[in-house]
Amino acid sequence: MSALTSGIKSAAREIGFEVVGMTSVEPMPRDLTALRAWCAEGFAGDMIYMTRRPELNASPRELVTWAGSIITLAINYYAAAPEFHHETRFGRVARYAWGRDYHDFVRLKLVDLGERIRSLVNDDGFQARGFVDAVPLLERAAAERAGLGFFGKNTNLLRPSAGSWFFLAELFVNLDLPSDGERVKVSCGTCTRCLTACPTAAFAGPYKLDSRRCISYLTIEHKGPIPRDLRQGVGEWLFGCDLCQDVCPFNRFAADTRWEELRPEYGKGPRIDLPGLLRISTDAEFRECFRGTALLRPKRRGLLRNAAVAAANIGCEAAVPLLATLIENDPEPLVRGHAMWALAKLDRRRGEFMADTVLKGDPDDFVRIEALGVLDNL
Ligand code: B12
Ligand code: SF4
Ligand code: SF4
Repeated sequence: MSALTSGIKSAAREIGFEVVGMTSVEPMPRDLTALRAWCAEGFAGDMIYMTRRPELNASPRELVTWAGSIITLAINYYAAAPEFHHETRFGRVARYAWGRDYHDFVRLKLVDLGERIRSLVNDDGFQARGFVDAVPLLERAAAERAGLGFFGKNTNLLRPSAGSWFFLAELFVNLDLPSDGERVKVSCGTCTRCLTACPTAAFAGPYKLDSRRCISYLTIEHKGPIPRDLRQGVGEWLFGCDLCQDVCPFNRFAADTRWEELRPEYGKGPRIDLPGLLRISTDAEFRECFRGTALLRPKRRGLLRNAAVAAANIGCEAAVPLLATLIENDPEPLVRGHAMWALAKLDRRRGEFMADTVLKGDPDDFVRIEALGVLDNL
């Protein structure tokens, strides 16, 4: 390893990036074929940022034209779940979102890494650009090529010694760094646990995820109604889903994160009180409550949609009067419609009574369709 490469790797580790790999900006043809097939099947749902220009996602050089290499980085976000006494009023949050929103602080750490490399190369012409998520790049494919891990059948990138509880980030640099050529040789073998654990049957097969059925997509990325036939499968999940990682044997090796910000005390943690959430009546109050966390992403209307579904699924009786109030008063049809469905699941008679009122008075088609669904017992 050259002095520069080892200097970069130790700087990255000092900053907190657990694993560091390097790869070229050459295209990734194998992954482009997989991405095209995935888009053609409709598996991207309405994430148009995935289908707009697949060839760009697989061509790092087109993304950053001046770059010579990519430094790919892994950030371990694993934290053990705090003790929890079960009560039927909490929705679950996926582990990656327990603490602060990683997008914000990881970006700053990438700037820090760029500055440290600048002093290592001591060249005014040095350029660096960092990315974390939300970028037209197949991040897992680049990280796999840099030897960071292997693709699991649940489509996550896994490290044989530490599992899959990590984010990926990249720093593009205008240096020609030697690639960490060796791909990890380990694979899932005959295991299929994740494929059978998925409650919404989102896997079309090994390495193939139909986002339209994935709870993570339905509760975070998807802006519209959660299809009625999938609502029950969403179970207690309020934001994201971890089931296909919880069952993965490689995740037995997970160790606690070194990133303070990712610990549950720095955000909302793993469980959120659903009645409390259903009481949030304005966007401003919502932003205040979830400031600095990833839970802002679906906005108030998306998170209340999810809360209504989760409340019905776990039998949260305390939600009943709140759902009734939402049906009557909430400005968002998405919220009124899901509240209608949830209320009827929790209290059939009250649900039918409100469905009648909705059919007579609600101006929105979607809400009236939900009310009809209640009366038709769908
Ligand atoms: C769109 C997206 C989603 C979508 C679609 C997920 C998906 N599987 O594609 C949804 C909203 C469902 C989602 C959910 C989650 N996501 Co997401 N998501 C992304 C995003 C933006 C793009 C992913 C993508 O390119 N999909 C396109 C498909 C075609 O890619 P793929 O599934 O990876 O397919 C590859 C392999 O399957 C492989 N392949 C295909 N066939 C075969 C056959 C064999 C034999 C082999 C070995 C490989 C192989 O080639 C394909 C192309 O490289 C990335 C960030 C980024 N820019 O990369 C984050 C990212 C993948 N997500 C991430 C996370 C954390 C999650 C969740 C865990 C969050 C949660 N807890 O709710 C879940 C996990 C769900 C799951 N099982 O994947 C992390 C994953 C980190 C990791 N360790 O892998 C990423 C990398 C974000 C980040 N920067 O850290 N996500
Ligand atoms: S994240 Fe949940 S819903 Fe999505 S594929 Fe994994 S187990 Fe299924
Ligand atoms: S659960 Fe089994 S099949 Fe799924 S990713 Fe983990 S090792 Fe692979």
